[in-house]
Amino acid sequence: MTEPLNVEQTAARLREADPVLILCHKNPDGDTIGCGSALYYALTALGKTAAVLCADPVPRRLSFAKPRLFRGEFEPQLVVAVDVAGVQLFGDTGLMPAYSRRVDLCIDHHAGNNGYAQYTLLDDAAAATAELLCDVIEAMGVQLDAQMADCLYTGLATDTGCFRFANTTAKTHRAAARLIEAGARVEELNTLLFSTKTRGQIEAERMAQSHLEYALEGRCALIWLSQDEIENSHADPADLEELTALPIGIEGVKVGLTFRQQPSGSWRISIRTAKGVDAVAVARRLGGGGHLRAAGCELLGTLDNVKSAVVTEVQAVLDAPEEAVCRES
Ligand SMILES: [Mn+2]
Repeated sequence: MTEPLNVEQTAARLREADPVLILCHKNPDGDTIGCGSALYYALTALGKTAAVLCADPVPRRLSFAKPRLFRGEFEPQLVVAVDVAGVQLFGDTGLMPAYSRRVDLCIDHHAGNNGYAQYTLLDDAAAATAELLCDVIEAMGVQLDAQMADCLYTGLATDTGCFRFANTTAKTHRAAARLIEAGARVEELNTLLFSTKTRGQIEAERMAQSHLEYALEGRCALIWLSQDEIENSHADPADLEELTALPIGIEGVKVGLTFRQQPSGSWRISIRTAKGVDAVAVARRLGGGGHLRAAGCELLGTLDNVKSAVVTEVQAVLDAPEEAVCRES
């Protein structure tokens, strides 16, 4: 079992350690890369050696974060994971397996975090791990600079859909305010992260929309992209996350599903739900996890089999009032 830590205890462990290896999750998003990078800069500001390890490349859109990437050049004294809810999310390429089995410290905001690390700072009320890491970095005695602020703002903004999702709280906005004061380039980042699409993204969107279908009397909408289509679109797979907003954005839809085929052939399914429907309840039935309104899982099988398996569980959750009721106000 993991030992829970508070912000001060977490900061103290980071202050004591050198060198530090920071692990991000596979299929990296703005929160894991933003946090990994910000923590790298904070440790560097304290004169420490640190580097970031991720099983997948840093998405082009997040390349401005520019953390030092780990190439095995030091033996870490502390291995810390950011925004990683379970060991299966580390991935198994490159150097990752050598370190993902002995994680000392985990900083995370996923309610389903299974306590794989020796010590864990977990706050499932935080909209993003970045919200939590703002406090940790300050408790480390590090002054937030513009580079750290950009990285942390990216985590906050991407996990909240630019401060629109239900997870956004007053604390999220206070964290954002601190980051803006520290120099976060809000307009540039929001344009980069939310208002600009590559031609590949538009092409992928067009193909996904052409596959739009409805299930469960219109309460569920789904889109999908095969691996061939993803390749032919020339979209960076990391840029396809926004597709998941499409089916749930349709009037009357309670559960929006996005199926993306992975290079291995398996299907990665993103589950987005309307207020009052628990996305994690659907994901858990399929071996996945996530947040109340945004969750996911990965399944093997033909598209038809996978679709019907997921829709069956969606129906079970929608038709089970007790399970479907969220504890949100
Ligand atoms: Mn996150």
